[in-house]
Amino acid sequence: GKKKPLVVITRKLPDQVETRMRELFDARLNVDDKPMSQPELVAAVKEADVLVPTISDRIDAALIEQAGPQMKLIANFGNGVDKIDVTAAAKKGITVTNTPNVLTEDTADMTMALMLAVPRRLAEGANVLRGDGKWAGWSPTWMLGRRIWGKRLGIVGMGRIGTAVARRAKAFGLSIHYHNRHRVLQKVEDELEATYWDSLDQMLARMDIISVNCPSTPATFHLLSARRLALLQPSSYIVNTARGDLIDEDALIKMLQDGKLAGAALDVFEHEPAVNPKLLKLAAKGKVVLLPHMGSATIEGRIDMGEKVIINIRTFFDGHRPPDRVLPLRD
Ligand code: 8YV
Repeated sequence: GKKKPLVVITRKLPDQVETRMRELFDARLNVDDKPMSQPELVAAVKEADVLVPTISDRIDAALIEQAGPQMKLIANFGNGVDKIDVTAAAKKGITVTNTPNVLTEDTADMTMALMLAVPRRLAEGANVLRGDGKWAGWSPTWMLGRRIWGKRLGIVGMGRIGTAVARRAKAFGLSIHYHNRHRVLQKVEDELEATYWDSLDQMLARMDIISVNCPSTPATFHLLSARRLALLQPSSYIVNTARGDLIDEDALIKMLQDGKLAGAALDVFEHEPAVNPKLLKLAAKGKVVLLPHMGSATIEGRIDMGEKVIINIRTFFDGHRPPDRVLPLRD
């Protein structure tokens, strides 16, 4: 029969996904899960028909330039393609796909967990019972946080995840505000009783909680710049489950240190996996809660993501347009 495509998968995936990949493709798996070095990635794209990268791989123009003529598809295991130069891939005739939809609800759930974590002092409280587990006892004035219901939530980026966050937050009693390049459907605005802010600056100045839910692109780098962060009220909180470089992290740290912000809950960082030690210090004081990029980290979600990757590869080699093709950014 037809020769199976050589598919290089850069990280260890759930067993059932790997089993299926081995059945369908000439799959080269990463058994020890060690992230591939740049030279290893170069070797991979010289030989492979398909590369399946993750967030831990930098698929830049220099790498894509070295791809062999057989290399036809980059099937990202993940939604965000900020680490992939999609334009360079297109120029080289390489298709790029991602895994949208299947991680929307999980990421929105984690956003809610983080939205509650700092105001309700979740990590601080949990820490009281860690170690020796000694608890001096309850007091009416102890461990008091801030309620989140009745507050204003400003969502930056009202796409799939932003909308899923809005639905949850509305059920938690927050009022929904959003900034986006364009307004969402009227019926969605009606359902959420959402207020659209054409001006991000004006929205930031009036919110109690900000949730960042947009993709990282050259146009959104440091979207929450030092100037914009300074517009926030000192009583407000920021939640980021999107990408670290959407926020000027140094400026955010400075504001938290100076008491110009009530807190931040971050699942993503500007230079991850490195985390600024100043953030760790703030975490020790309860001002921030930090997670190691766990937004979509559920067993079910990872299996769904793997299935999406498989569908994209199969559709492509059946000669059709894969369902989750990612096009180069315009402007
Ligand atoms: C993943 C993500 O952990 O899909 C994304 O954009 O950030 C996460 O779901 C990771 O990116 C997988 O490559």
